[in-house]
Amino acid sequence: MDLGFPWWLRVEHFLNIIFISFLVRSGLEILGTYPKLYRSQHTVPGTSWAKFTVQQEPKHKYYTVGGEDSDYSPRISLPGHRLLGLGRYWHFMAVTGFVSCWVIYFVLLLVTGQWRRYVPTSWDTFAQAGQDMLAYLAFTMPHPVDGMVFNALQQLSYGFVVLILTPLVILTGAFQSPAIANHFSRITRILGGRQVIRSTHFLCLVGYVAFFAIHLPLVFLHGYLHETSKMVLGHSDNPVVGGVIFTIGLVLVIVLHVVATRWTLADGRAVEKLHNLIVRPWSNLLYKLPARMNYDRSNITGKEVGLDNATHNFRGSGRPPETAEYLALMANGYEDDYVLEIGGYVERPMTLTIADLRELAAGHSQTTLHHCVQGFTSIGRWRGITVSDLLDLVKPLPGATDVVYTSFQNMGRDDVLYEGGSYYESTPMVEARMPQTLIAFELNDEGEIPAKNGGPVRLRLETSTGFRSLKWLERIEVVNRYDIILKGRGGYFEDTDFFDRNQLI
Ligand SMILES: Nc1nc2c(c(=O)[nH]1)N[C@H]1C(S)=C(S)[C@@H](COP(=O)(O)O)O[C@H]1N2
Ligand SMILES: [Mo]
Repeated sequence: MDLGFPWWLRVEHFLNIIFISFLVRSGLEILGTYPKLYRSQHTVPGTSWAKFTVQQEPKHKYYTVGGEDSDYSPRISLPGHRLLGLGRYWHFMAVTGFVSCWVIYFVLLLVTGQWRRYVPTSWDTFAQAGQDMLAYLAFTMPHPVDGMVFNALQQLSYGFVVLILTPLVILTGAFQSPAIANHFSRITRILGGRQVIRSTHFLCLVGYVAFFAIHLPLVFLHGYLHETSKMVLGHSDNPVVGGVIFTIGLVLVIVLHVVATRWTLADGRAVEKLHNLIVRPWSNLLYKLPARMNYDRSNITGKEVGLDNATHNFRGSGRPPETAEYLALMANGYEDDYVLEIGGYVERPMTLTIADLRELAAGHSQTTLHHCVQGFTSIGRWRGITVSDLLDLVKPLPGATDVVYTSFQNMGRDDVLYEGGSYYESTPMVEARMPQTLIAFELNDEGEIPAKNGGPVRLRLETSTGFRSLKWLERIEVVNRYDIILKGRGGYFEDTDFFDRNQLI
């Protein structure tokens, strides 16, 4: 058969240049927000195996991971300047294109028989690839495999990228999503847990970069016009025409990056809208995947490092409220003073003390992994009552759509890093009703939740990234629309930054 360069292969090659370059730049933005890689899910400061920052890890008891990010230049990352939310939007938009493209490509390879171009048919190919490598090192041209356009080394390296590296990067990317990781809990464990998966995803990037570092010089070695002409026209009968068209295409890709970066820095909300249009249709399907991950007690963060008080190592992020009211609550042993109000669009509004919550929870707990959107993780055992059970008690009225949670914390007042008002969050009913959406009042069987982790009472939302697990909970309100609250985006970081309330990835 003709293993030349059919048109669909050429189109996909060009689209890949666009998608992969966007994935790499936005991926670096995401990495920069927590530029460390770990083997262990406890991400204990000082235990990372790789670091991409010169910043020191904070030693203060109350530090926010918000201060641990690195300001990468917009020339490198997309969009640069610690804009994690926008970097994520670009990553997910590019993922939508990249994965669709790869799936279509994979099907076409199978049905046309073109997969043969990537799959060696004999072990000799490996020995031959070694010979080819030596030939290149001597600046001579290896011969193509019989009946093929590639030599053995090309066949193996392209085959590796298309059939091994790409599925691996997609898989490890998918398992960055808390909804996916916590639903397909067995696969998460087999893959080595969240931080091993995150590190592997990064190593895939290294794999791509290594591939390009060899692929690009070889294009020049084989003859730039000659080779790029094949990428455009499928042959090199007319190398100047093909080569010039390809070069114009490359310049357009660079222009696209410059425009996308400037546009993002100038109008993040417009990028958010585009993201919602492209990504939400598929990401909202993840609401069908309730979290069901439960770790063993022995996995709790802190236990393995042998600390008596395990919670010492469950990272605290964000500063506890500093109002007299909150401080008094904590100082007095809040068991008696704290009351959680649950009201709004319900038949039976209620107030509950910690004792009431404890009784209703009837010993229920979940041992789960906290996925901070930036990347740190900790495992904790949370005792509490599910929001679903609370909703059954207060009985939402027909037409209730969302549950809104408000915190004692006022960000502008309590946290130097931030501006603005009350921390709040909201969940659509489907998320509120999930089995691991919990109102927690105890961490790691220690009787309470420490102030740094959101005591006396906090929300745990295991299908989503950490910022949505609101700490220092004051009130729960059922509503029939959330878009009229404050800036209307459903939460503090949604209103003040570029984070998504429908954030299941
Ligand atoms: N009220 C309030 N809740 C909050 C935050 C905050 O700053 N204020 N930070 C969020 C973020 S970004 C994370 S990662 C988790 C951190 O929970 P932890 O401190 O128990 O690790 O809480 C979330 N809930
Ligand atoms: Mo976070």
